Amino acid sequence: MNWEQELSARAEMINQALDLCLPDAGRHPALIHQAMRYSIFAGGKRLRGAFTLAAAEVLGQPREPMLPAAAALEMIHTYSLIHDDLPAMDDDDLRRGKPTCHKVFGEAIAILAGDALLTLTFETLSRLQEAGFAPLSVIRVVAEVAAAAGTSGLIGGQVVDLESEGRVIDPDQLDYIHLHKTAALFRAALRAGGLLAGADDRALQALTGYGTSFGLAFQITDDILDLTGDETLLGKPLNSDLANQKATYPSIYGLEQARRHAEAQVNNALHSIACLGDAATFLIGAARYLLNRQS
Ligand code: GRG
Repeated sequence: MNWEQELSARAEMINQALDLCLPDAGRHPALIHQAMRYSIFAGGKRLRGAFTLAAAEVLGQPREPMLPAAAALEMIHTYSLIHDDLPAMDDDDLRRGKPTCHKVFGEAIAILAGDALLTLTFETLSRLQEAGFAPLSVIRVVAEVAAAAGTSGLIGGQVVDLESEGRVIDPDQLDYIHLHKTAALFRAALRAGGLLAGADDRALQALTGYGTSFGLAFQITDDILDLTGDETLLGKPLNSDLANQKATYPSIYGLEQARRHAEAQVNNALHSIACLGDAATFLIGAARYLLNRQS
């Protein structure tokens, strides 16, 4: 199996776990459950969930018990996308190749679908105790994911991003936005898998460094794809950063320099996990995939 087939196999398992975790589409009040399922199952590479599984695999733990945690990471990620697409945020009509949640269900239900996925994330993580995980590890994972989603993570990055629209920002401010908007959740996904699998400090540090560098490289390649990618493969229109007057790595550094910056972050990511050896094959493949990603 090549790396993309490995990712698909993990995505399939995560989709099955999501199906079990989410309320049925027909459950009352059906509209909200349909909206949650619409956005969760609209596509999505399932990278964050796959990282939770991969972190556990690195530590010699099986994937199956980690699946609810992986599903939870994908729920919180989808929440962030639904809210990011709202008219008050990026005001996007397409996501994962389909009309955005608010275009299909209206703004009020889209806001609530995001909120419901956010709260279901923490319900799902808390219930890991019932599946036999140590309560202390579960609490650490809940705290980790909450911190990554809050003002010292996703929301902090989003606020600085909103404040920066239409302004000239410096490279440090751009790094701040993407370390918080993008890298924080990748890092939390890896650390969650590591904590549940009983990682020691050295392994946690390796996963943390990898998540940070992977997240930055992912965002730089995302910025490059927004200019040079294929709309059909991306599932959203090109040039959205220009339309929203957003500073990006290519707009600050130029395309070629941005590509070199992405390569440097990929090398940093690989360096961080060198100590984990062959068990980290999936993570090594993920970092290499970034330099050729099309979606
Ligand atoms: C909390 C109101 C509120 C909003 C959250 C931080 C944030 C706002 C949204 C982040 C959304 C975003 C566009 C982040 C950038 C990271 C990124 C490029 C996400 C897309 O990730 P992929 O390509 O998506 O892994 P798929 O569809 O494959 O899951």
